[in-house]
Amino acid sequence: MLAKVEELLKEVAGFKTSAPEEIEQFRIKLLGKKGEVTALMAEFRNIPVEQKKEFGQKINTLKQAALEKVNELKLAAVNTASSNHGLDLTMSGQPFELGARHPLSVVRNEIISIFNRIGFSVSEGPEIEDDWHNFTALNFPKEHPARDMQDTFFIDPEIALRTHTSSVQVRVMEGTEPPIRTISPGRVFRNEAISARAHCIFHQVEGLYIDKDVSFADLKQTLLYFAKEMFGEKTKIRLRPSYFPFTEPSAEVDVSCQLCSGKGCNVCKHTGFLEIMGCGMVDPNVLENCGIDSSVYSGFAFGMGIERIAMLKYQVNDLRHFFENDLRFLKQFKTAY
Ligand code: 2NL
Repeated sequence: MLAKVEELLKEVAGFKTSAPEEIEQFRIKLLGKKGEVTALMAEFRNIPVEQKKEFGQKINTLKQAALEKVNELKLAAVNTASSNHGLDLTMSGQPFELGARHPLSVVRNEIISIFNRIGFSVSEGPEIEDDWHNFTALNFPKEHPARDMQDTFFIDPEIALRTHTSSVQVRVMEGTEPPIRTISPGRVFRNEAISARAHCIFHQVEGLYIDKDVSFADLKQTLLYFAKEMFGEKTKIRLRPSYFPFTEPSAEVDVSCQLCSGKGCNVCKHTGFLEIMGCGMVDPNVLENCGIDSSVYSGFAFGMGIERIAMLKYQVNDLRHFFENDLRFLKQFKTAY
């Protein structure tokens, strides 16, 4: 036993390396849970009484020597690294600042994710559209004001910048056999004077669900689910009758005000509710225009402005913030999304 200790003491004295992993292996071999020193300690009770004292002292010496050796080698290894052209290659790099997603992208991605979870796919289409996909297929009468130069950016009499992403959904209906369950996020364009509430370019998400026996109740439950996911479990919704050329019946959708939980405050103008979107049952004329048999299929549709949802969610009071790219504004939206 004593000979074994002596042998190990010699090994410790003679050990030399500057490689951190070799130092660690050495430490584990001698001082680890299953190492030599532990093994010797376990032998201690088999040692005759008269030798216990000497043996105990020797093990302690060995343990101490091994500890000192490990510390000394570690220190030397670090010093070698830093005297190595003055560089410590183990140091971490300079941190650099990560950018942030634009708040409209954050909200769009969240809307997409909420609808993905209940089986809606995402469809996209052109920003420059023809009259058919933007207006005629959607049941806009020839003399509708949206068709006016005052409201729409025309490229020529038949071609314009799309005024809503319903045009994408017309394309989906023309090319797909129902069931259809899709949302279309994207940029839309309207010839409006820029103010705190309006911009000539803004962003929309429209949704469309077409199948046999789709009802207004399906629409309400879908929108309630969306409102709760977007604004919180306690959110309530309210539907008010409205009019759109492409849906019948049509409704505006309000959510209970998150600031006052529906009690009434400045933000909701003491009504307890805030408008978030329009919706309705797809007009049978629109289905027929897109080649879908309205005696077999029915469907619902809805459309919301991403800016409006973002303003409500983050309490932004001027829509122009979203387009000015002021870093002091954008930096507030650092998220993982
Ligand atoms: C709003 C209102 C709405 C739709 C969009 C739609 C699309 C097709 C057929 C029928 Cl292809 N409807 N979309 C329906 C109702 C309302 O948007 O205020 N958007 C910001």
